[in-house]
Amino acid sequence: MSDLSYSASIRSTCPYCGVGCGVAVKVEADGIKLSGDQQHPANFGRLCSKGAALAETLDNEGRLLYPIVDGQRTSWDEALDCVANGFKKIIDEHGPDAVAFYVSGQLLTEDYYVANKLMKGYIGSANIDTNSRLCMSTAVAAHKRAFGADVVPVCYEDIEAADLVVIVGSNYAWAHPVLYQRLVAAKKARPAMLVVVIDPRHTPTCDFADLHLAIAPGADAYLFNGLLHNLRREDALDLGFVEAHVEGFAAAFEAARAVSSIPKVAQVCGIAETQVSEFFRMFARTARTVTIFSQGINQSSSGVDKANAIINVHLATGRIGRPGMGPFSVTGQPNAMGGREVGGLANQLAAHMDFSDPASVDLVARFWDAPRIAQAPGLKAVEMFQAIESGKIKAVWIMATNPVVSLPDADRVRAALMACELVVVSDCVQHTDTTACADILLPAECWGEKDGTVTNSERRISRQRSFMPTAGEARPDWWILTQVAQRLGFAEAFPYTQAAQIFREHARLSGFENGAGFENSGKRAFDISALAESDDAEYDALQPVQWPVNSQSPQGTQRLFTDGKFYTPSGKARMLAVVPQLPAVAVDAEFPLVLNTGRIRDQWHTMTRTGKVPRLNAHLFEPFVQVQARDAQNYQLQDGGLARLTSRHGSMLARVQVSEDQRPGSVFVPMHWNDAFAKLARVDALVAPITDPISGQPESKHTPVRIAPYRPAWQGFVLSRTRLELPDTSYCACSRGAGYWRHEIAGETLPYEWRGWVEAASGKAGEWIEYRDAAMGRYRAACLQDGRLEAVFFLAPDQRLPEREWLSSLFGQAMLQSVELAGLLAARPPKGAVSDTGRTVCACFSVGEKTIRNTIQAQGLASVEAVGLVLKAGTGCGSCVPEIRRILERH
Ligand SMILES: Nc1nc2c(c(=O)[nH]1)N[C@H]1C(S)=C(S)[C@@H](COP(=O)(O)OP(=O)(O)OC[C@H]3O[C@@H](n4cnc5c(=O)[nH]c(N)nc54)[C@H](O)[C@@H]3O)O[C@H]1N2
Ligand SMILES: Nc1nc2c(c(=O)[nH]1)N[C@H]1C(S)=C(S)[C@@H](COP(=O)(O)OP(=O)(O)OC[C@H]3O[C@@H](n4cnc5c(=O)[nH]c(N)nc54)[C@H](O)[C@@H]3O)O[C@H]1N2
Ligand code: SF4
Ligand SMILES: [Mo]
Repeated sequence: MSDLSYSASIRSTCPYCGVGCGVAVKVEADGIKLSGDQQHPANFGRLCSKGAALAETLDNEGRLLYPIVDGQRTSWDEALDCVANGFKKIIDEHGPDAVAFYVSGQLLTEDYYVANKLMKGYIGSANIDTNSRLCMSTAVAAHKRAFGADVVPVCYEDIEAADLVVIVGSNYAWAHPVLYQRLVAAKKARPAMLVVVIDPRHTPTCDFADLHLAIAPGADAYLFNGLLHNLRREDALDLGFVEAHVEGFAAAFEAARAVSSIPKVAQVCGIAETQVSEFFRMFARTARTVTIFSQGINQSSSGVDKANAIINVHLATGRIGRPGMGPFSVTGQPNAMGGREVGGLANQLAAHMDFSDPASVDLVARFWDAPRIAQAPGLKAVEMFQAIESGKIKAVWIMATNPVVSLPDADRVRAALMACELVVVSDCVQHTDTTACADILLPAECWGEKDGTVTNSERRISRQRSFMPTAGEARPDWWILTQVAQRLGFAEAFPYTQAAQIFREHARLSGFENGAGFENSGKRAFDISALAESDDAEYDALQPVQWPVNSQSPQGTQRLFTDGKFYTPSGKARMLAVVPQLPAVAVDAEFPLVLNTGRIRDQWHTMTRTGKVPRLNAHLFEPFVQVQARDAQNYQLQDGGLARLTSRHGSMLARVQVSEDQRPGSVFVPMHWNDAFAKLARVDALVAPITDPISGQPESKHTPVRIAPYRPAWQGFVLSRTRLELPDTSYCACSRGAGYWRHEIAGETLPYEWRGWVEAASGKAGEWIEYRDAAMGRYRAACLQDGRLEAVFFLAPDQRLPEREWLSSLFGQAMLQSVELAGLLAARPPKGAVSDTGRTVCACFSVGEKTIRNTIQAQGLASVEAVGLVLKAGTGCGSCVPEIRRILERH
């Protein structure tokens, strides 16, 4: 798109999670107006806090705007030549396996298709892997074992139609918020519906659960094996279905026997017997059951077995292929599913074919007219970076992912990249932990600029549409890849000038020699051949549609396996004999705690986009570690103090949150923080690079660690209008507020001259007011220019520091009042200051914790609905409702 002439709504798809919500965008004179798309079948108009704040991420601040080679701005021509020549030289000298692509579920299907075709078909190596390895590869492997194909059988409506929804290893309320809201609405409409959450932590997802099993980390396969056995006792097996449509029942059942009594299951799972029997009873007695699973299952050294243990109970009860029933692996990224369709994992080939069958390799080679198609799987993500470290891989091209933050053993990943001969990174953002390691930086178009398709968790393909002009010299990822392919001599096979061409080729391949065989598809499940002939206008107008979409199902397919036929040679689904395993490395005296990692409500991964939005930073603004109260006591940790976490691989600092939500022996740290926003806060520096032997997915949820208080000589914070380059402190976390930046800092040696430090850091030589208590080691200062606050600075020998919320509200004022000035130095707000709201709870309407608490008390509010009526809090996306309920319970 070249200009801002649109005024009608453009419909696109949210670029964050795998729910794949539709958004309606209007470009108006005073900016971009964005809302949920009422017609999109994923969300029917709803958006979560992140989706609703998308327009606030679209400025060009921080964008990578032009190609950079060895630190110097260059032209596209020169940069593309450098990439092609660099790759070519290494391939010529060392063969195709000496190069690699590391790509992402945040690429569009069209980008992904071109990357995969170039590497596997033309460079001739399968060394292309993706961050989906860290995310969905376990579910892919489990689906293939059970169904013969990587198929998610269910659709979103099945969740609403279910009588029992089991949520395993998924913080659904925060990670798939709109789908969670659909579940909440369904349960409100039909209160008899049951919800069970299985998670070592008490999460916001437990808010309206009927049962929460705070399972011991990694014990899930014991629970589901126990359930399988118990289903027979309860006479809940569907032996007719098993006989007709399933193989492997006897072996699976036998394997489940070892630990199958309720007391034994309860013991290994670390939960009460009554809870286990209650769950088993619910499951046995409720035919319409959907089991949702996510990273608490996938990110495990035995994740594939766990996923199959879950699928086993659905097969044994025939609860699949029917409304309101089925195992449901929800996808993480916006195009995690699309990446699987094109075959972007190193062990896939293309279009749901892999290397195990020579006929598939031959088929794809003929379709692509590929001169030297790869013959065997390539290296999976963790192995790939180990091969970069060892020098086996000498050139890597990283696209749309930030591995220095997100891969396990992340310090080694960084060192490997720094030592690698050629590192190319395509990103939208200039300064990330990974772009810092690049020799060549290529600016990619970001959401709103780029154009193509994504597929969500329920196999629904939707369009992302461009609605704004491209920043600087950014280009679509598929274009960048195409240009490099042409320079490598493959112009004929890579003639693409627009995304639609690529989509048509991808759709054609899905139907190529795909025969007949199934009710909804050919012999391969992934079949979108009905879209292969779409002309440009049809592609532009493509409506959200679920695959398979072909001549048999031209309108798409809501649910699979409705005829009980599966994509295995026998046509039967497979139950797997699962021998449960606990995490690969157990805790011991040196590393006595299990480090669990995951997501928070308002940040997306490494924060390159959500980190820009003040209201998304207001909920949780610092790297933190959640610790159970007894552990906090044992390890002398104070709520709000700092702690150092150490594993065999690395260490980090984080703010302590003492919480009853944790199991004793477990701590939780969010995955988001990184060097671009903090110091020593990359949790993946600690995570062990241990992977599932089948899927290669890392065990990101169970690393043994130790924890100790970190008591710095001083602590403090600076709030300032601009982001500061801070002096060398041992701890620092920056976050953006409305009109200011917040810097939480701590260190060992006090800066010699406090004020000089602040002046140098802020670059502000305005009018300073200071308060200094040398004996107590306390220092406060504020810098004003023409009465307007520029910066405030507080230092203390301990964590007794004033609340930041009131202070930060002063940045919204053109001129400070004298009571506020006095309050500044007294370090407390003047009595009755309305802006002392406390930490933000509701991101949609920016309502703070103190405001909610005070209003509950003053007005005697007794329900979430009442709070919503008075304050609006909780009435936007609904994601903060669990927290509001907690505040109500406490007061
Ligand atoms: N806000 C937000 N939403 C996101 C993302 C984001 O970055 N931010 N990212 C998206 C992506 S890519 C993904 S993959 C999804 C991930 O979505 P989720 O998988 O829901 O998110 P996580 O927080 O990684 O982990 C889920 C839960 O697994 C639990 N868990 C840990 N160990 C175990 C165990 O042994 N057994 C069980 N049963 N549970 C365990 C954790 O306590 C955690 O609550 O989220 C997507 N949505
Ligand atoms: N400890 C721990 N580690 C984890 C996880 C965990 O739960 N715990 N979860 C894992 C999972 S499930 C995932 S999915 C990963 C996610 O981890 P990453 O993929 O590393 O995280 P992102 O921040 O999403 O990185 C995306 C990058 O692509 C850029 N980008 C965005 N759009 C585009 C585009 O269109 N083109 C290009 N070229 N670049 C773009 C962004 O600016 C950003 O730098 O983390 C994994 N790591
Ligand atoms: S639920 Fe997911 S897809 Fe929907 S608005 Fe939120 S982040 Fe975007
Ligand atoms: Mo993910």
